[in-house]
Amino acid sequence: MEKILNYIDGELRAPATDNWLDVMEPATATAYGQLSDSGVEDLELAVAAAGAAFPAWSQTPAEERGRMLRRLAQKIEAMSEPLALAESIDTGKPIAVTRKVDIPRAARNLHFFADAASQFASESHHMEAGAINYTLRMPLGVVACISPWNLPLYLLTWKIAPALAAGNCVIAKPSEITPVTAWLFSRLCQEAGLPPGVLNIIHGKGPGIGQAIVEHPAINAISFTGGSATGASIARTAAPEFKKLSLELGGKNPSIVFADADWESMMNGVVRAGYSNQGQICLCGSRVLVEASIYEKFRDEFVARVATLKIGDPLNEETEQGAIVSLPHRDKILDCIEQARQAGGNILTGGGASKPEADRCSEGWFVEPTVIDGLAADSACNQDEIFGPVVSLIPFADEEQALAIANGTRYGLAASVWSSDVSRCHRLAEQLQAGLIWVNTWMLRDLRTPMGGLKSSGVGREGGMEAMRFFTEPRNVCIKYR
Ligand code: TXE
Repeated sequence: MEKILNYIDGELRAPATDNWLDVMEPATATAYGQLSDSGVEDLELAVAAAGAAFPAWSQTPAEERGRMLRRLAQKIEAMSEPLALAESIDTGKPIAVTRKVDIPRAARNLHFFADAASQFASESHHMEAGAINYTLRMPLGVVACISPWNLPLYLLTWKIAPALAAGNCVIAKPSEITPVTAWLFSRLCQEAGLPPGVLNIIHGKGPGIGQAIVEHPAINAISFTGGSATGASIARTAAPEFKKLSLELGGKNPSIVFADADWESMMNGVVRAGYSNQGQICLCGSRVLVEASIYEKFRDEFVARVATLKIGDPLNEETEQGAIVSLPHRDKILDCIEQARQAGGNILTGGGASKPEADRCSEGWFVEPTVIDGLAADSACNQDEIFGPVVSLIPFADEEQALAIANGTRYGLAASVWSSDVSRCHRLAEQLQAGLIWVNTWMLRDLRTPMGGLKSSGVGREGGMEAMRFFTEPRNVCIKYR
């Protein structure tokens, strides 16, 4: 069985304790690798290596740091097929998606921040009294990037690229559930000649090594994507130490459908928003709010389309719905569906575990794409993040009610509005409590724009120059010349 090692100080190393965790393939429910279950000794080595690498890396010209990121992007591109296959095995995600989305976008993150390294600028302010202020943007030092299992290589690169571009050295901790692409990436870093210690990738459990990373006094900032409960716990640990935090957490995002929406593109968009990656994307639209005048028509066509989504072996090119990432997560999703049923919800399609046709997958963790209606907007199913292929339909009478329902959760990550009334779209965009608002589209991302949420969806923004700013500290210099 393949052993997934830590990447510390430029070397691939087994954990000091020699403790290992099984890595499971969700589609077959079998273990196919062993993962370093790292401890504090490994962390100390990584922090020392990062600290030692920092002076040279932070003094390396930005163009050169950018060139290094571009080399990493090109390595990913050259390895895209094996990486896509590894990510499908690791996550249960259909290979068509890992090929088209996850791996190319991971390379794009590195290309984007390769450019950003040389474009990052600071401000200068002239005072009439005869003084100039200029702002130095200094890298923070050693920073941590903790990433989840739903888009493993994409979110790892999304975090480490701006951190490295800005001149920091990084301790990255990928999710213990899906560590394989990070492991392959650490080998690409070696091939690309990334200086030892600049990036260190440590594997292991969240409450173990993850917590130790957050607590470590030499780590100045934490960029985290994951669940809101974990984010809150990280904030509690980091706040008394005044560490800089960027938390990108959960969502319960509304797709708001008006009668005047372009039917075909709306239908395609709302199905995609609900079920991409089996609903395991923080930006998925899991509540679909539909104008009452078209409710029945919408419901019938939506259910018909969802019922024909092809569940199958993630390694089959035709598969649209793959496996759920882990057994506990599969069971959590099934529990949520059961609670919705008991609360009086109508299960319009799906509602249970599924067995795809491929023999290989007979023991895998699959859930039927599920549509529910008949539940109050404040029911658990419409309030809590399920993070699975479960969409709840809610009719609304008018724009005011749509807005009240859309904003009526503790989350505020994303929303999509489907309507051909331009004024209404702008009105809603202004009033929706969400960090990302799409109009007549979903998941279209320009990497220059800020990404992140309000309320329990987190604090801080990632993306573009926001991310570069997060990974630097401003120092103002005021010069009196008269
Ligand atoms: O994520 P965790 P889990 C949501 C989704 C899901 C729920 C729980 O609703 O059902 O979160 O998922 C590391 N200190 N999202 O438990 O725990 C962990 O090892 C430091 C939304 O899998 O948040 C992993 O690397 N690190 C989300 C990372 O945190 C800790 C994507 C995320 O794991 C830690 C995933 C600790 N104390 C789940 N505990 C999104 N926003 O996209 C865990 N970790």
